[in-house]
Amino acid sequence: MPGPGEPLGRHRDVRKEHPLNDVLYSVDDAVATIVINRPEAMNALTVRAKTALLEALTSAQAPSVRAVLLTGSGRAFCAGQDLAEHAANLEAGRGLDGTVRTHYNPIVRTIIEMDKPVVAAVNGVAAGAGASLAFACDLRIASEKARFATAFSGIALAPDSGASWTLQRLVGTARATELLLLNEPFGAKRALELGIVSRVVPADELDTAARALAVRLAQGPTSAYAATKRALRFAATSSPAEALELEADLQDACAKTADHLNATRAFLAKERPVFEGH
Ligand code: T3D
Repeated sequence: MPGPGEPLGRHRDVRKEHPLNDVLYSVDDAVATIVINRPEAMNALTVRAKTALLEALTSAQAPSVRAVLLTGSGRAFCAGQDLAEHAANLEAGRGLDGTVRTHYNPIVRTIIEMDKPVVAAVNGVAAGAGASLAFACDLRIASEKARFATAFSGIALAPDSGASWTLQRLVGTARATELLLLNEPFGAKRALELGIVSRVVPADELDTAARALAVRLAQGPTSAYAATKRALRFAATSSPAEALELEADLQDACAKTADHLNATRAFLAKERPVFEGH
């Protein structure tokens, strides 16, 4: 992952083009790469950073983008809420200043409801709302240096940014309860055992491995991926009958896509399918 001030490898450095450089945004090979870029504060989230993050995620909703890669700059993925800004709000009697509803909720909904795959490349520590961001993504690939900390109870807060919803779906209610109440940080190996991350790679291979995964997804059947995400979200809180009904609707829609017709023809012709995403 890029260090502070380092070029973004293959990616265009948009810091000069973007009015808020707390978040970097670039698109290559139909993959939108979003880098939270406050390495001096472990990519902790200020209002400005959260605004820029939501703006970047909104840009990634463009149909030309077919997969999203979220990562952090420097040695952290994201340390969650910027506690300096948070303390200033508390001392001024503003409480949370509405940031959960105004910023975190729209950010996390945009990730969860994104109609294309979102991959988190967890390059370092992911704490509090930073861990929640990773949990909200569809796939997580981690560096050996990644660490997770739920952090909320450490400062007498309850989970936010979707952690109460995502984490128990990832690890089950018992483990989610333990992780959220005890707030014991854990490393990449334990995250892999828990099923929170699907792959752990050496730190210097994360950028390449995460990008390869995102490019692979960007070359996949995007409409079918969107339907898969929607079906999983819906099934999590619906009856079997309701889930079956939505599956039938979504399958009807998938069956009408050019990707489905072409992939079926390719199968019969013993050729590799090329997916256009629709
Ligand atoms: O408005 C609201 O608050 C509602 C929303 C809440 C959502 C949340 O995210 S609540 C949870 C907030 N996050 C945390 O409680 C995590 C706090 N940070 C830590 O526990 C540790 O820093 C880490 C586990 C993330 C990393 O530990 P370590 O030992 O690798 O690094 P460090 O030395 O603690 O931190 C390095 C620097 O980053 C340090 O600054 P310095 O001393 O070098 O100038 C530290 O203060 C800064 N930093 C780390 N986390 C934050 C932060 N600065 C601001 N906010 C942070 N969250």
